[in-house]
Amino acid sequence: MKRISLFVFLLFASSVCANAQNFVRQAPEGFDSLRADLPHGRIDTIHYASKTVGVTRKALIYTPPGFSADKKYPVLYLLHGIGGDEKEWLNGGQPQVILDNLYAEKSIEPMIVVLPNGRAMKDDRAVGDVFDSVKVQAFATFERDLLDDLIPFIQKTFPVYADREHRAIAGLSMGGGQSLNFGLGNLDVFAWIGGFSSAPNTKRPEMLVPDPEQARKKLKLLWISCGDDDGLIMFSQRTHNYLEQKKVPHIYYIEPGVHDFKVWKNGLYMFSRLIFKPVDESTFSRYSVVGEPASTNVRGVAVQVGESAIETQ
Ligand code: FER
Repeated sequence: MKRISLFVFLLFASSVCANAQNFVRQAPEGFDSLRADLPHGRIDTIHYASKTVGVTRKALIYTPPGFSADKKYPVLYLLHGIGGDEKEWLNGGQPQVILDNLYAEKSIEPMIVVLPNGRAMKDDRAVGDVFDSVKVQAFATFERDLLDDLIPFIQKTFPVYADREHRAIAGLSMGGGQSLNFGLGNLDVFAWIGGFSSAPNTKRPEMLVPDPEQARKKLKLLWISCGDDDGLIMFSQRTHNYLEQKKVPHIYYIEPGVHDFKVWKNGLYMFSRLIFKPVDESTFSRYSVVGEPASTNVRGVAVQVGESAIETQ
């Protein structure tokens, strides 16, 4: 009897979750394990002419399982860190495995993911001193390459929606800083913005969000996450403090961890589940901040499923 009522409860809970934004505290175990029995998206290399850099540049593109040129897709631009290039996510985070698994459980909207090289200079390889000031400057130059060269190329080559509500930008570390800088600096281009463990290239909050009212109006989702033991956490923290003070809705998600792909993979899992679908701002305060249990958690009904807690409203 107990088992049956638990089953009925879980069935009820899952039907509530199916419509409401399904609140998940962290990626469940196995979220990043390759499953041979599932449909897989594909990864291709694309080449685009960059007026900004004056060369042809490379990027990777992930198209989802069941991709069809007759449909239209939103696009997530997913950016790498200071020591990486367009292959860093692929080598370190296997985002295609995470996304394939999410598609199999229908947890994300079909989207195209573009993995660019965010070091916009002629020799954009991650070699030598990656902290060299010329190379660091190239991460800022990428704003023009992205907006003037790459995005227009994607728009004319792939079946994608071209409005801001169908465009997201997220990245890890230097790519997190770029995502916050370029996303918040171009709210007419991006409505969904995520910074994972954002680096010191993140603009000061007053420059990042000079017009909180405009940000409040235009943002669909602003996601800021970091490991609690990451030496760069102050850049996420100061952005969060300012946004909180200026009442700009955002998710601030601090998880146990350091500056590594464990945190970034979880960030991708969490962020990709939320984008390109209705947003429930009332859940924002329930995301975890290590050491500070979210004040509204008590209202949720926690259901322990394996390692992950899924809550219903
Ligand atoms: C710095 C420390 C870290 C910095 C950048 C980083 C530009 C980036 C780290 C990464 O992308 O992983 O002082 O300055």
